[in-house]
Amino acid sequence: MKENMNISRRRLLASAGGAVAWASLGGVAMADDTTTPASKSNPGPVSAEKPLPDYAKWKNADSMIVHSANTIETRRTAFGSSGITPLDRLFVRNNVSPPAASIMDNPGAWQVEVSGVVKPRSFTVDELKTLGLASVAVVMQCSGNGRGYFPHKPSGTQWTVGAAGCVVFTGVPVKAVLAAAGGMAKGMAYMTSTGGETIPAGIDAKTVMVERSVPLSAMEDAILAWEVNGEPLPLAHGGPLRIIVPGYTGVNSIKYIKHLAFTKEQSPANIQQNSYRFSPVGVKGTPAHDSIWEMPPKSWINLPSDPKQPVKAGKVQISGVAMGGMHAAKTVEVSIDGGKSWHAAKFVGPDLGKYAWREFVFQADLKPGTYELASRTTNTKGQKQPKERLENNRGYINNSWLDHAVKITVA
Ligand SMILES: Nc1nc2c(c(=O)[nH]1)N[C@H]1C(S)=C(S)[C@@H](COP(=O)(O)O)O[C@H]1N2
Ligand SMILES: [Mo]
Repeated sequence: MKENMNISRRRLLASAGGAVAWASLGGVAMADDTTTPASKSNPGPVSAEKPLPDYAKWKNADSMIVHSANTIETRRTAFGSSGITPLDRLFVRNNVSPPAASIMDNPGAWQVEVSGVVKPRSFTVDELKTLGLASVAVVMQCSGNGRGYFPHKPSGTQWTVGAAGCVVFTGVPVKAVLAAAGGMAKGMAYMTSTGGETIPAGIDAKTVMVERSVPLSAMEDAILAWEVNGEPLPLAHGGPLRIIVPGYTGVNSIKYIKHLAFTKEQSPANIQQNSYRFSPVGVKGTPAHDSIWEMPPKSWINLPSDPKQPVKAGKVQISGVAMGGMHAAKTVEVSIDGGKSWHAAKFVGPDLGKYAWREFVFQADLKPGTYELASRTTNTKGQKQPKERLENNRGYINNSWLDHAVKITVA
C-alpha cells in the first residue's frame, strides 16, 4: 500500500499535475490555486470532526473550524471581546504545507536574504534584532474571508468570518533593514517576499512557490516580525520570521520569509500572476486584473450570533469588530431589522492604531421575536462598508454588511 503510494507520488510529481499532487499529498487541496469546482474541493464550512494538524495542535480546538490541515477558521463566537485575538484561537492558512518543525530549532539563526539593494546580503534573526524594534497591531485577514457567502460558490475554502484576527506583531521595520543594506537599488517598484517552504524537485517552482509582490508604498509600516502577542512567532504563523504588510490581505504577509527583494517587476509566481486577482465571475485571473492587496473597511457582529442559542429577552449587548482597512475605522452602526434602520454603536477598549480592528457594542432592549443583526463601518477617509459584495470569480474581499448579517431568536 505504502509502496504503491510512493510510486504514484513519483509519477504525479513527474507529470504536469505535479504541483497540485504535492500539495494534496501534504494534506491540502491548493484551494487558491486550482480551478476545481467548489463542490469538489470543499465539502463545506463546518467540519468539527477533523482534528487539528500537529503543527497547530496547541490551538483551542473548541474555538476552531478545521476545514483542512492547512485551513483552520476561528468560530464566530470565539473571538473574545478585547479586540485582540488570543493566539490559540487565531486562524491558520497555508497555501501549501508548512515547512518541517525543525526550522524552529534555532530561530535566531534563521536567515533572510535581502536583494535589490545597494549591498545585497543576508541577515540572521539575531542580527535583525540589533537593527530596530517596532510593534504593530494588525488585522490579519485572508483574501477569501467571507467567500462562503458568494452565491456562485467560488472554488477555495468556504470561510465565513473567521479567516481573520487582530494581533500584535513585533519585529524590525523593513526600512531599517533596507538602510542596513545600503538602501534600495535604482528603478525598483515592488517589495517581493518569498516563503521558506521547500519545493520538491521535479516541480516547476513558479506553480507552487509562495512569493508575493506589493507596491513600495506598502513598505512604510511593514516589519519583519519574530514575535506575536508577546510570544515567539510559532511555525503555524510564520516563525521564525515573517513579513507583516499592514492593511494588506493575509497572502501578502509571507511566513517563514527567506528572501526579501526589491524588484522592478512583480513576482513571476502563479500566486502573484494569476491567483489573487480580481476577475469577473467565470473568468480566470490574469496579470491584467487587479491584484488583491489593500483591505477595505469591514465589520461584523460576533455576539450574539449563534442561531441555535436563543437570547434572553431584555437588555442585550450586541458586539462585534470593525476594521478600516488602510485607514482607521471611525464609526460603526448596528441594525436589528436587517438594515432598515441603523443605530450608532460605541467602540470598546483601547485604540490600537489604524491597522487594528476595534470591538464595538450597541445595547438593545429586545422583546421576544426574531431579529436580523447587521453592522456597517466607515473609516476616517469616509470609505463606507457597502451593502453588497463586489462579485469576483474567486470570492475575494467580501465586505458586504448584508452577507455578514445574522438572524437571532430572542425568547
Ligand atoms: N510562506 C507562506 N506565507 C503565507 C502563506 C503560505 O502559504 N506560505 N499563506 C498566506 C495566506 S493566504 C494567509 S491568509 C496568511 C495567513 O496567516 P496565518 O496562517 O498566520 O493566519 O499567511 C500568508 N502567508
Ligand atoms: Mo489567505
